[in-house]
Amino acid sequence: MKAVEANFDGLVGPTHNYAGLSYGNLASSVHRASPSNPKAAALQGLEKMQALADLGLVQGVLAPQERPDLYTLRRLGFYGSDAEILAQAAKQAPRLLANCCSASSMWSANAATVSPSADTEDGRVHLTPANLISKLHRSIEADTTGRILQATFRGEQFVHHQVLPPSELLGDEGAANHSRLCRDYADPGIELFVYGRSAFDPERPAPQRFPARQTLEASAAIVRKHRLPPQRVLLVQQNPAVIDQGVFHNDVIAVTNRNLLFCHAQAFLDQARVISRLDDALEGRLRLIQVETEEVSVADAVASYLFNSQLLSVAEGTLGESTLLVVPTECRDNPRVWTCLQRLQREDSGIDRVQVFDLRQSMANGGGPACLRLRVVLTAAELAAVNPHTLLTPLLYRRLRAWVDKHYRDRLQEADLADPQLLQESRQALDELTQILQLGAIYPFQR
Ligand code: SUG
Repeated sequence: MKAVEANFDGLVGPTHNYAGLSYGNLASSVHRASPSNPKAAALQGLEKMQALADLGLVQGVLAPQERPDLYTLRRLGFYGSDAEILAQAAKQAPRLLANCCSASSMWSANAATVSPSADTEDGRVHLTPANLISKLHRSIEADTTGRILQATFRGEQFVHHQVLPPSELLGDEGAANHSRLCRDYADPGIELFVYGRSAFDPERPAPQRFPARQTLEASAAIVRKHRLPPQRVLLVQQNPAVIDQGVFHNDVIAVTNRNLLFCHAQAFLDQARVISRLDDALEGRLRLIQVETEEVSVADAVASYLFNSQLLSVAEGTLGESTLLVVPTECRDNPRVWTCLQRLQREDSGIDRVQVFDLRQSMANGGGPACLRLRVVLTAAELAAVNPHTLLTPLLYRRLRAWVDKHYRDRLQEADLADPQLLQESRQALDELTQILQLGAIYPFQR
């Protein structure tokens, strides 16, 4: 049976702002307190989604979360009316308020880990929302993410797991540290889990400067939950030295599609061995594009997000298929990265074409094309069970554009986060969105 790789992008929420919340993510720190443009951010994301849908790819939409998160603010001891809570928090603990206002669920690569039915012992699609415990503003996403995933992937073909327990021993950042290699999407694949440190083995190398968000123990738990047979799994360690240079997720330095791995030479610890194990697991069929440090430094990779790109198989009519690399404008703006991309297209590298997108609003918080999407491999029957209102069509695209135009502001700064009007605007927008996407009552304010 044929299968497709669908991309589900996180729609940028109405409170998108730059609060410098993610230590270890250089763009987030650099842009702290810059004014943001939520409307432009949401439209940039929608442009990319529609462009990929126009190429014939299956493109889905994941709804944003309710922010400001009054529920969490109450848990933190603020009380009274919504407006009183926002005012108290702004006065007494503005950093907590900022944490409760982030639109960070837009980076849906961190929403969950997804294992396709071809890989799992019970032949069903397994999904586990990520606990994201490394950052407070992200740790409050998991419950609503779980509800959004259940409202999107419906039916008995999908197994929705509980999030891992919220402990730093079990830090889980979802698909940003998980890739899959295969021949055809429908074939059983090799699932590559990349962890940043081991919680229980202090002998193992770990970064010295910035946190490693994903633990080996979390990845191993996902393998068990998803019923992945051992021969389908590779657990490998990210190079701690690059985490210390701003590679806070593996998808900032490596990306896969089918049997192709596109990565930097410093992506993994003991990289030559990782590559040879992968090639063995794929019975000698691994295709590798490894970019050397002399051509693109780690600093250039982090600044441009060259590897946070989407590697996509695009149907070319009777000609078969070509491989497209979707990159952010920052790659074109960096002469060394752009020269590398020209070379890869000229040579028979495995990347046929490059398409550039303006995602600057998301990029300024450290989120590139690959961060914005959750890949879900689906058979025809599974695709038919997906909530059809979440799949992008030209009509849905136009509706979502109009919805953004109607509800979103074009400028937001920290002082605006306590504005009770912003809360009202945001809730009204999300209420309307749940109707457009037919998600039911997924938000705390609707329950
Ligand atoms: O978790 N940035 C996100 C970016 C996530 C990127 N995702 C992937 N690589 N898959 C993060 O660090 C910044 C928010 C702020 O500072 O306002 C933020 O959360």
